[in-house]
Amino acid sequence: MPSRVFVTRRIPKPGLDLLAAAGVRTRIGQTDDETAVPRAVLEDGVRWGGVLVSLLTEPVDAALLALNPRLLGVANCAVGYDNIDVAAATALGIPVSNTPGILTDSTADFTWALLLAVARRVPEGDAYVRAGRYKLWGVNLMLGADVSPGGSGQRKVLGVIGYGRIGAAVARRAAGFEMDVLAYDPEARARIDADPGVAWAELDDLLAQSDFVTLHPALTDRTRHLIDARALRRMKRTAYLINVARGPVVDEAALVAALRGRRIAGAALDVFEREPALAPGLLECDNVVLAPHMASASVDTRGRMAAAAAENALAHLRGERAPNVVNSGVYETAAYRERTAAGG
Ligand code: 8YV
Repeated sequence: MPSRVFVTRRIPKPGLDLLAAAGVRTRIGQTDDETAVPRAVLEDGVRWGGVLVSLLTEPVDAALLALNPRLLGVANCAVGYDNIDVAAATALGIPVSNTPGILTDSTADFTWALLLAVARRVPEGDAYVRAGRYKLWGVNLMLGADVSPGGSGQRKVLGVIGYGRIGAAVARRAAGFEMDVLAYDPEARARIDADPGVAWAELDDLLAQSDFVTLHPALTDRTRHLIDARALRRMKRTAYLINVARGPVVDEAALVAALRGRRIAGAALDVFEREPALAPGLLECDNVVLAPHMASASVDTRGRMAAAAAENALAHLRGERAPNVVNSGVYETAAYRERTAAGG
């Protein structure tokens, strides 16, 4: 078995410990958490390693994958894998794996943290106190929007777009806020219909009826710019948009225009279209809460994600079926057989 794993950036210790315990030699491309991995380092690492452990910050494209004819797998330390050209990997006979499930609760919890933060103006309140501006309590100070029926006595509507594991977990939490839940996901119609307390809605109806629209689809050609200027115009002026999925699901320039023009009440974003860059004008909007892609960032969750990525990497190295392979058809291909026969 080839015993070399190239890890693009320093993953949490449980993952590195598992690799070390298996007797695998590990090289880390970038140990400094503030700096991206230079392309040349990435290329060297891919040539050196039997398996690549990547993060969402590294584009794993066809040219990179083609550098090493003995590369036995790519283990992405994330549930999303839009940073990887999976079609190219499959064509080359390379299994790709991810870390699903582990981050579902952390991400769903954080979705609610953002939703509550923007509706109830938590970051503004914090900034106000820190700036020494809290001199006198006022009955009109920091008025926000209710999430539960609250003062209006009306149940609010949560619109969930993308009804996979995370979308469904966000929907479950809405019961505690006595909300009505609408969901849209053409790939999960049966699951939506089966879930009590959740009603299917076409996209336009969901946008028009929801008080909070929350985004949870994978990034694909179908979901890129799903929320564009037209979609934003469909939303209520009093509604909020929350995105913890992938930045390009939202046309960020259109969102800035909608926030500036108060076309919608506000937004809370954990992800950005050209992450970590922000669309011009976004920072100046006072009705948006911003976070640095931290929805799954709890010590336990990230530790278990790293361990899961390491387990996938070890399976790739051993030529075994990885627990979370995303292109399982690859194992049936001649390209895979040739690659593994080459000895890795
Ligand atoms: C993480 C994510 O921020 O898993 C994903 O797809 O976007 C997040 O959980 C990240 O991937 C952790 O490596």
